[in-house]
Amino acid sequence: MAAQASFLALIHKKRDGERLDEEEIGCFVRGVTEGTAQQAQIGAMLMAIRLRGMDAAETLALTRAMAASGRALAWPPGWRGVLVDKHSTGGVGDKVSLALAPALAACGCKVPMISGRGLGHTGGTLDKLEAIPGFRVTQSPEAARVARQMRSILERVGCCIVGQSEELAPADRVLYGLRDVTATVDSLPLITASILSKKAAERLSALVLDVKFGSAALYPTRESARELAQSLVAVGQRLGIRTAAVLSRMDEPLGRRVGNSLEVLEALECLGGGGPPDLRELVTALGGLLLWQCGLAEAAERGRQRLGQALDDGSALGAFEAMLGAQGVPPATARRLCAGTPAQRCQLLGQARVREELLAPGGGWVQGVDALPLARVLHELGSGRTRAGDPINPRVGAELLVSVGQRLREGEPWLRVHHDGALGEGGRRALQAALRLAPEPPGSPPPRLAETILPPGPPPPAPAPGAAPSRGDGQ
Ligand code: IUR
Repeated sequence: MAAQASFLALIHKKRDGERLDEEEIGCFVRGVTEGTAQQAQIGAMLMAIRLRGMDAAETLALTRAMAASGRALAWPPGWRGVLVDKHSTGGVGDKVSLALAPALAACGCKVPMISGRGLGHTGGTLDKLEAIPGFRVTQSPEAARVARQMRSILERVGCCIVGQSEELAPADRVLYGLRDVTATVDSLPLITASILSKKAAERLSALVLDVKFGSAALYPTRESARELAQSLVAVGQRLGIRTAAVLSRMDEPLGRRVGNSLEVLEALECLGGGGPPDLRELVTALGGLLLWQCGLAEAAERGRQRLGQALDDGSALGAFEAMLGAQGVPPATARRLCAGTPAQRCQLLGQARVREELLAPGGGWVQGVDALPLARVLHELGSGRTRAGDPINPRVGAELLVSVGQRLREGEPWLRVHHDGALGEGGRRALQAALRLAPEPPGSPPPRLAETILPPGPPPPAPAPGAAPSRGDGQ
């Protein structure tokens, strides 16, 4: 009864626009985790936070309390300073993690990447990796078990990409589920605490955030994305994690392929030093910031060059192959995927029954291809899920056959859709509407990466090999 009365008092307080102190926020999060708060009360508090907001200290306290609601990961002291991760707010064709984690491992980082599955129109890194025969996302309800597996892979390979254990920030799981049904997903402090509580429990040294804006992003405008990025960087820093963010455009798909298997193929191209320029730009920029932030490069630009070198000299691809082997892919499969020809890679991943080219409905200059309708049609065709746990078809996807600024004549192919026979007239119409053509050539397209948000102060000194550096490991 006493707990119920105090929840009520807390809801009153936030509803009336007052701030909550650390103890009160801790009490709320304990009620969420232990199940003593009623669902209606949690929903009411979420709405009060959504409408009244939280200041920086409240957001930090909420993040800390959510991180402390479960078990944190623990790492050998010698890894201090080089434990890094990246988080993206989600986009179409975003296969950055697949290339970035192994490239960072090749540069000397330890990357315990915890990723999610796709929901709605955005894809999930785990779904992409599961398109590879044998790949195990190493997910278990038991945090200690996942931590042991992760540590063993990080020792041998330097990176792993796994699912979230149920014991990592469990309060977030409850709150995230309720935000979804109470129209409170878009609250800045709630998003900040949700993302960073999981990163705090990972005990990172440095973190980079890819906050996307545009028609296919969580935030449509650059200003709103900047606000989230600033909140994430400020709270991340106060958690002791060197945190930087980039704002990147998400109106068009990233790269030229969308869909789980197709995105693995494109990530392999990037890992081998090729692939589309916008993908490489983002991978090297995010990785460069991390190398700088954890002291392994003297400037972000030097870090970017090192990342590019790891992609070009085969070391990033080698780390990817080793990661696949450590996460269940038979060595011969991993070898063929990483060293094989494009045809061998396709054969390994399998192909959809139908590959259908769509033809330009008229002539003109390509101004762009809208990511959102493309993703929605592919989702309908089975590439994504509507509810958690729905099955997906990894082979469904699309390849862009044109670039912005290219001249297209009527009847020329512009998109190759991979599907299992389910594309109907409605879907074709929606896809054709995604192609933007104009009688004049477009101006030069803006770069994918619009802005970088850095923490104040200088980055830390480089960690001495095998020794704990003096600061900033988030522990
Ligand atoms: N991803 C998260 O981990 N948390 C959130 O609140 C959102 C995306 I939105």
